[in-house]
Amino acid sequence: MSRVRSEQLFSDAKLIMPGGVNSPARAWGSVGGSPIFLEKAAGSSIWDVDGNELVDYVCSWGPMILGHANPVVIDAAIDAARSGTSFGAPTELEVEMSRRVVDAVPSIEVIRFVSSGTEATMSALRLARAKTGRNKIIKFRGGYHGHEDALLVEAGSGLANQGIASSSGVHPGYAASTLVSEYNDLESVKGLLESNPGEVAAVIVEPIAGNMGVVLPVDGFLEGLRSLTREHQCLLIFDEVISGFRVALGGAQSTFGVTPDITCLGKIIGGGFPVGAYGASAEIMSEVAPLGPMYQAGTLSGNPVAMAAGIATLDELGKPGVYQDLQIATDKLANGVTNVFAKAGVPAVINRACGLMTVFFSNIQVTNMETASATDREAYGVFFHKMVDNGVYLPPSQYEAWFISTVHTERNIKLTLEAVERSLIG
Ligand code: KE4
Repeated sequence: MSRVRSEQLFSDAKLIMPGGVNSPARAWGSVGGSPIFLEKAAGSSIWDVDGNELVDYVCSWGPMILGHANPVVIDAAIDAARSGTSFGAPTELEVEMSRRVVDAVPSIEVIRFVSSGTEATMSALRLARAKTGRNKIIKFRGGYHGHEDALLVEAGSGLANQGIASSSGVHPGYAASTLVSEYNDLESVKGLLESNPGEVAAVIVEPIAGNMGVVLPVDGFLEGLRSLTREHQCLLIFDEVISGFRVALGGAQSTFGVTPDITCLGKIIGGGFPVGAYGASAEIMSEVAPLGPMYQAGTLSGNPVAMAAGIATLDELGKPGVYQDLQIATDKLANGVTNVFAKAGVPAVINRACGLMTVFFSNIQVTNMETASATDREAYGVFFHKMVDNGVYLPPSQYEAWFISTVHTERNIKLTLEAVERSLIG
């Protein structure tokens, strides 16, 4: 598989963009080698600039749940763009999009659109502080919520791979007011709440973690967070940027039946365009300007093209059977991979939820950042490159999820399993 053009572009890119990329996760830092540069994508396939076709399980890190260049989404975006790409004034499309999210997500009565998941979580923290008058935040080791200063503390995803406990440039005051707990460990949360009485504004959690690799909440964990936050009168924030509209139309909160105070969304709701959102009860959101004193704004927030793509995406996802079929495809892939690893005698743990999974090179269950970081990341790196050579594009990090779309076919899964087998043997 020639990658001459990708390699040339990467050396050019490194001269004019930090690390040659616009987001660190794309630079293949944790798996080594030179990233492939993509030229186009359609359905479950991507093509790199050297003409190689691969089955894609990155799916733009989650947004492309309907597959790449979905005709319905593309047509909606083009139609909207023909009427103007951004007005900086309210439009009917924002009302239509808001209605779809409010109807689907249990915790959201009122929503504000922004332009990224980071903006969503950053605004949610500010809202929690504004609402409670408190300053401290509890997050979880291995939880990644975007590059908001207060949340770049012991973050997972790219930062965990780079071995940075917290990013340089984060004001020490931020790090001081962010407390770090252990995922799936209610006692550690209880301890932090009790040792910071009346000071914690919110607990922010990925209800299904995707940035340690996929890690599921153990029974009672989310329910426990709900009661602890109620008891200590702080807010519970679900960061559903990954899980929102992926594991179910109502997100993880509908799957587990636990309703947070504030929900953050991103990725899928933009249909491939830059969109994030945060939402809550009307009472909590009455804090947000211009209605209330908490200021948050954005030039391109809710722009018509992104809203049109989001509406088209959510309407497709709202059709009968979509999530059942996605779960079936996820199980076929996860079960198949489990069998191939077992046959090859290679220890692996596979965590999955509807539409996403992670293969950990490990022989112990992965339930938090400690067990995730004990996995054999070197083995994952070797596996990653062999899979690329065998025509399958996985996330270039052990701490990320494989994203499955509604258009990953039986043939894609068969080819993927054959590639896994060759990658483990070869
Ligand atoms: P963005 O600002 O990248 O749109 O969203 C930040 C974010 C917030 N919350 C969760 C749970 C997230 O996973 C993310 C971003 N996810 C990463 C991949 N795990 C995006 C990829 C990248 O950083 O390039």
